[in-house]
Amino acid sequence: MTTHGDAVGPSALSAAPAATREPEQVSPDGSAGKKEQVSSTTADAADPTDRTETAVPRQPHPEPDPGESAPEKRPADLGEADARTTTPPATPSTALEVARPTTGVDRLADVLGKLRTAIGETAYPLVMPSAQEAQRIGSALVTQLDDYLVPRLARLDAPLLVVVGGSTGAGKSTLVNSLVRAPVSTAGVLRPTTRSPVLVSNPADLPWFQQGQLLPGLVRTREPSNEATALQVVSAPALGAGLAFLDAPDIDSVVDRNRKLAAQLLAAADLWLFVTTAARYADAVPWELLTTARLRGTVIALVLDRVPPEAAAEIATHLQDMLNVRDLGGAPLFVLPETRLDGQGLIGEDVIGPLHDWFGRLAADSNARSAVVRQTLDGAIASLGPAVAGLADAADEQARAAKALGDRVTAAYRTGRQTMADGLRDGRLLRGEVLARWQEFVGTGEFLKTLENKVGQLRDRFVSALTGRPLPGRNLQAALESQLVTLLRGIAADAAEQAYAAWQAHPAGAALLEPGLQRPADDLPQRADRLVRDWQQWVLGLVRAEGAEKRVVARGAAYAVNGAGLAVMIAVFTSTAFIPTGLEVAAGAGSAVAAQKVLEAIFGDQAIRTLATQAREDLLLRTGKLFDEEAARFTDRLAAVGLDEEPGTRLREAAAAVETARTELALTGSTT
Ligand SMILES: Nc1nc2c(ncn2[C@@H]2O[C@H](COP(=O)(O)OP(=O)(O)OP(=O)(O)O)[C@@H](O)[C@H]2O)c(=O)[nH]1
Ligand SMILES: [Mg+2]
Repeated sequence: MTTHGDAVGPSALSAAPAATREPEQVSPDGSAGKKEQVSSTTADAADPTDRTETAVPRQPHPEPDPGESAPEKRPADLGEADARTTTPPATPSTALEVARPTTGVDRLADVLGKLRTAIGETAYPLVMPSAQEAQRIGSALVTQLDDYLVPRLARLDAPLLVVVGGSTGAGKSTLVNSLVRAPVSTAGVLRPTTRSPVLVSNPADLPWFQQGQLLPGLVRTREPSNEATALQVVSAPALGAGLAFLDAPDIDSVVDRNRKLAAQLLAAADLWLFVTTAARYADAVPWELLTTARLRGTVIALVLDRVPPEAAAEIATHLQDMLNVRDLGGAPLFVLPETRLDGQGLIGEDVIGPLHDWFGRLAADSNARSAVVRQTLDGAIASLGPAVAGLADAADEQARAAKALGDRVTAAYRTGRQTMADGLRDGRLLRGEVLARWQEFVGTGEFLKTLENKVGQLRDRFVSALTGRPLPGRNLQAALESQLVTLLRGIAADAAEQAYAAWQAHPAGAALLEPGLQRPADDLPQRADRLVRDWQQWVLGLVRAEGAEKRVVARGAAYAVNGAGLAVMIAVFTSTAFIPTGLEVAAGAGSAVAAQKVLEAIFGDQAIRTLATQAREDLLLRTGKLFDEEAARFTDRLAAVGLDEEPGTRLREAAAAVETARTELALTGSTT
């Protein structure tokens, strides 16, 4: 379904290679760049018949590629061809197909398919100024590839499609009806009238348009419809084969879907027929679209409709001047006078005559038709490059934004890790409760007793139970635990706040946030508790292992292990090996030093340092992991949007391959 897409707007193509793509207008006779003003009211207007007969197609008709369909295939053959494609032969000649040389058309079709995939798969999920526009252009390009470029390239010989566009009430439907001499598209006084496009072709061309390769997102209907997703396909025997008209909704509609649909249809045109009136010809929107068409090399013709005869010359001159100024002077301009409509609502044959004949000659001249198709197709493919370059930039911008957001989170939690490391060194954990408990532990001699292992665990418990006094070691352990958890929680809270603020300052980041991210995860307190307890256990295990090795801690002397473990933990919280100098006094230097001495005597000076270092590293590892989990709350959201590493590169490469294949194929006969 592709009807939702905008056509590529002027802004998307503003970077189109105007310099390299001269706005050549191919006339029905195949000549290019020629001014073609026809007015049935102006006596000295050039007779297009004369030119058609004398003009030699300026652009040589390129030899068809070996695998390419013959451009001369008559519309009557199209049905057969289609039947062949839908009913594969019973025994496909695989060997033959493999051996068949790849043609320029095949190569271009192949790389166009890849570009379509690349555009379709590139997302712009982060909220950025460029994202919305890229999304719009990307989907418009995919729509145009599906609607027109791919099917048209596959069937260069298919009938030429003239899309009739313009402001509401300009008389588009009336004009189409008059050209095919039948009231096929409803004209009306209510604005806008045409809401669902109507395609009219010679009966012989009907199968091609009904088949739905072109504009595949529009559902073919035979009856008039008001659905923007419908395409009424009707036949008109009075219209010559080889050329069809599509009556589009108004281009500058107040109805949003009309406007989008009109733009989509114009992007699927081989030739744009712009219809305007004396009152509307200076409007902005048509000129924007015309400029887009010129930059793209799309073949254009214009009708200045319903012109009061007395003002015809003056208005036609002014419009022609405007066209010249905008480099569109070569587009054929038809000036039709205001006239009475006949009983069927058609413009009289005498008035519509020049325009009717012009299209009649185009339909009859396969070379001219082919030149029109190739010019428009080539122009549209050439304009993909600059448009895709814009998409690639926007895609890269997404990747850059994602990296910037990731970096901001990393920075916030790196600061957290640093604060943690500093917090362990600067002695802040050894103040207050921990210090008091340490003093108690050391000062009461409890520490020494535990180390000497002379006091049995049972007795201690017994005494403790009798006196109601908890074990000093237990108190110290609890104080350490609570201090560490407090530090951890504080750091996590700061980092969350910092990361949140950093994302909020970025449009893409702000869009990804939710209020909960401002705080640490809800279960952080529990995780921090568990982390500290696990670490303490780990330290005790370490000390036990070390002690066993040194044969100083008897088997089962858990109490001694506990004491030594606590001492190691205290050592972790200092920058020196053990009791910090500044704290010695406060801690009661005598006991502390004594304790240290005993510890050192048992484990050895270096062993204490090593144990403390190991314990510190382990703690930092554990807290680092905790912070990573906290940071992941942000980065997971970023990862969930699913951005590639270098999304722009894929687009640029795909577009470059298309440009190479386009140049090699030289649809218009030239390689520029
Ligand atoms: N007298 C006269 N009336 C015309 C002519 N062309 C169009 N009209 C009338 O003008 C009105 C609008 O014409 P349409 O053909 O419906 O215009 P449109 O451009 O298709 O309008 P939308 O479908 O709304 O975009 C209708 O009532 C037509 O009958 C003309 O050449 N002469
Ligand atoms: Mg209409």
